[in-house]
Amino acid sequence: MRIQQEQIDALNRQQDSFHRQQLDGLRTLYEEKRMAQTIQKLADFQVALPSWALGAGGTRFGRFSYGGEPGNLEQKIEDIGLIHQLTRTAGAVSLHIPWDIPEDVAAIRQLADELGISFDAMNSNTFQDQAGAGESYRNGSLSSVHRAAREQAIAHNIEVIRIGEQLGSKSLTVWLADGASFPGQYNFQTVLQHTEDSLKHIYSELPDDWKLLIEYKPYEPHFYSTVIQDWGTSFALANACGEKAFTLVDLGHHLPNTNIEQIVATLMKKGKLGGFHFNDSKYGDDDLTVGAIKPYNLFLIFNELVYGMENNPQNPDLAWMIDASHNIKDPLEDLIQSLEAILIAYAQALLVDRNALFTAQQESDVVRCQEILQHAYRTDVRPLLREARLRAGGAFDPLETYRSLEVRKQLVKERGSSTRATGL
Ligand code: AOS
Ligand code: ZN
Ligand code: ZN
Ligand code: ZN
Repeated sequence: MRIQQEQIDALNRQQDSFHRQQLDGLRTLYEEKRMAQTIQKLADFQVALPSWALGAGGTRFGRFSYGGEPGNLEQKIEDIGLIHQLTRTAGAVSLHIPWDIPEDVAAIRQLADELGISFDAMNSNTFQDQAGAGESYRNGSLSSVHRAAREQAIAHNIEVIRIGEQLGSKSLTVWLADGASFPGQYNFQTVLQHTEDSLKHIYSELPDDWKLLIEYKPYEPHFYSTVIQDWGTSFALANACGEKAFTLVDLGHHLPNTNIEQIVATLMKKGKLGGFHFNDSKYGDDDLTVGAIKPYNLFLIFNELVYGMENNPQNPDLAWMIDASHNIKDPLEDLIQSLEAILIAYAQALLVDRNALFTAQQESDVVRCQEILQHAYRTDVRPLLREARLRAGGAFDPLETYRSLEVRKQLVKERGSSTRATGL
């Protein structure tokens, strides 16, 4: 299914005068120059969508199909193309191997090209055993005490790099499920050493212009210990590998009340923040819609990201990705909501008056500091998002446009109601 540009434009025209009024309202609060800069930054911002989040994910208790879900890689890319056409923010896909092994690389590249989609970080998978695999990952992969399992996991990661090279990707994300379910199950120092050695081996096969992104997570699937449990472990491993290795922050991978914005600041100061997995959570790695639970926290994180992007040339450009899972929402609607939440937080952070904040901090005026942040946070920045989208040919309101054009109904008609994408 393809949306015609004229369909989007027609719906946009209905909102024209409302949009002008809203934008003028913001002009009473912020200088023209700052508005213009913010709109430009929003227009440039692109977030990769995960190939595994386009169908219903479910939980270990059950899964409820949404109908019209993509059944193969082409259809996954088409879905991202639809979201990108409406939002103009989703110009990249993050693939997962082996769920997304392309049969015809040239055809996949051409399709992605037509839809304006590039290939962001590649994700390897050593958390599931694949049919016919010689070794099981039951007792770990890159960290395993069994040499053959480690070697198989290293070879898989190298294979993922090779596939990514053909597609034009420039990074590999490693999320390691390795861990222990019970005390004493493994020796902490031994598994850490194995992990470091394995990552170094993978790193040595990384093309010069690639990055290795190392994700951390405190628990799950193991509930006693995880080998790469926190940013400190990831940071140490990235340092051991070298200058092309970085830490990746997934918002759901922290214990309750962790100060994530401070982690972001520390990593950027050290030039070691490589990428982001956006999502939201109430309890743990809930993978909920971005901004659904803690939007102020997301703003505080973006506040540090913006500061870092302006002040830390030692940190590279970040790989922005959504990592989510959908149980009851239409996945495409959920992703549109997530993109909107990300851009809102980004726009608010861009509007923070940094000079005033610096002065207030120098004067130790705690009240003023809070007021400055919250003034930006409490601004309805949606007119700026809409302006950025309209200029790029996107929809004034992507979600409402998606619904009025009955995209899901079309997808069900084309693909049927019981398709299933490979993935979580
Ligand atoms: C797992 O919890 C991590 O968030 C991974 O980034 C991701 O969900 C997984 O790699 C999907 O395959
Ligand atoms: Zn993740
Ligand atoms: Zn996760
Ligand atoms: Zn998650």
